[in-house]
Amino acid sequence: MTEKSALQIARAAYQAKLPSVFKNGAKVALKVGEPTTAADNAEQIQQLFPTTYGAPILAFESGEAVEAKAINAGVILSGGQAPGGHNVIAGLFDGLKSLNPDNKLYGFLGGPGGLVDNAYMELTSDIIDEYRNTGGFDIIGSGRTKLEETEQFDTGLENMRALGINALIIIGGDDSNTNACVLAEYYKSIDAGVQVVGCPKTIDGDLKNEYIETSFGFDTACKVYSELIGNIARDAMSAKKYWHFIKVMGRSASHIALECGLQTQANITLVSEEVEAKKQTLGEIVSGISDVIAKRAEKNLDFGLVVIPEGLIEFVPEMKALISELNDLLAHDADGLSKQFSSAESTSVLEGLGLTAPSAAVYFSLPNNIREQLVMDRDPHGNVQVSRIETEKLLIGMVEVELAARKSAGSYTGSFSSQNHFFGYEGRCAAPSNFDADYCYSLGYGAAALLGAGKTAYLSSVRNLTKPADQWIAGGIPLTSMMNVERRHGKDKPVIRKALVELDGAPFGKLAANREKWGVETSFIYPGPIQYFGPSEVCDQPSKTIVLEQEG
Ligand code: FBP
Repeated sequence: MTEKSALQIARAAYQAKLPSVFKNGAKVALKVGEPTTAADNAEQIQQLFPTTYGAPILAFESGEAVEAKAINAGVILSGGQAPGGHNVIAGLFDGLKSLNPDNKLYGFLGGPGGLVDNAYMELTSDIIDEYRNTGGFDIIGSGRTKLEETEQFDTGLENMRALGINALIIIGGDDSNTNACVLAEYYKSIDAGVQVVGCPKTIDGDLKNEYIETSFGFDTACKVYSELIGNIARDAMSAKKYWHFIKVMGRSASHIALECGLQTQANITLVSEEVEAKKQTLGEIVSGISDVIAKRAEKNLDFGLVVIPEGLIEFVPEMKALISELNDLLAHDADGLSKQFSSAESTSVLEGLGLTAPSAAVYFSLPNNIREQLVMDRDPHGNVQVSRIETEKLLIGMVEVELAARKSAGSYTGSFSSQNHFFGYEGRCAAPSNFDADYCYSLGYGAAALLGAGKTAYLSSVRNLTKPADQWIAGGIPLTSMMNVERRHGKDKPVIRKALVELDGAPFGKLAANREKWGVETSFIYPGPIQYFGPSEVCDQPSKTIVLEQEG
């Protein structure tokens, strides 16, 4: 038997909480809301999803349920790890067994590719018990293979039929749930007899809307990063000699950076969405950071913290244009072209390779390491892998140059010394906070209830999350209702709309209102490690983002 830590043993015994509607199991009645449309481009979405479009919002309520047919379900973990994935599967398993003890759950291994490759295992109660309340996705593994070709759908269907599977649960972010919707539509249109239900996962927090208040894993990941940032703040306060530039994950949206900024009151928290809205150049961002450093230096405070969202570089207009051109060009001959880009010695060579003149100039102005990071491997969606671009080092280098210039001009008298950090993988597999443990278990249980009610093309939804778990509202939201049409790699595609930080929302409003004070003064908060046992106000708090959003 593998050895376990004292916390692992204690945590295994934690009974995740559920909304009270599930107190007698997942066989529940349904409150059916109004039919839905789409997030945008409703007509096109209706044409693309004729059989699943327009379904109503569902909420579970106690009462008489329709008798559920026997369910053999398959589950897939898709994309980056997020704390609580194992609890979604545990909730799904328990929910299915509460509907009918003969129901079975299979896990497809290594992500969506497992469905096509027929790599699977049956998940029994012994296996599930080993993983309750643990971090990671290792129970069945995850992957980033995209399910979008009819051939894949047909092969997957054959594999499911061989196992008698009539329901598929995809635990993933916006892209994976977009694929879940396409799959659900296809299976329904050919009368395949397989329901498809999604669960909202991603530490990035960008799969959310009115009915999906947060994606799971965001809470835990932000708490881990905020603990580390708080520890660094203490170190900075103690040594008083370093500026720490800390990049946190969140490849498209800045929700993680914003939440960590609010939890720790770092001196500077950059928000990519604001950079884009104000069309800020890299030079302007560097100048803003340098202003705060110079003001603190006047008070002999030559230390501080800058929190940087992972995706920042893609929101700086000139960089966005460059990255988009590179994505398109490298989509064709990634290996050959990336070598030519890395060794190019003039902007005219770059233009010859297909970059526009302004993008060639921007590319050429960047340090060598950043150039290389921009042209290295793409992800399976053809995008640059932003977690591998060292934006924090780029900013440090540019701030050094700016401060040296200010020093020569006599407008800066401090001494600047820096440290860089990237917090991403440190938080993605942490043991889920009580919030995520309960939320994930409820999402999985709710997914089982949706299957029991015969639904397809829904995302499991649990709302009212700032209240105690027994008051949470579980139900389902049609996947098509979250979709719109976006231009991706030169083609119009139906996709679930990504939720970016809203600049008129309360979380950003709080940062903006305190920016001046937190910047120049030292107002750090030290959140400390996640607590699993103890008073509720220490252990059960949801993220600041969700609390502020719901306060209005
Ligand atoms: P998902 O969107 O799949 O949840 O993944 C998010 C994320 O953690 C990003 O924050 C990060 O940019 C990316 O995964 C890293 O991906 P990889 O695991 O492939 O290195």
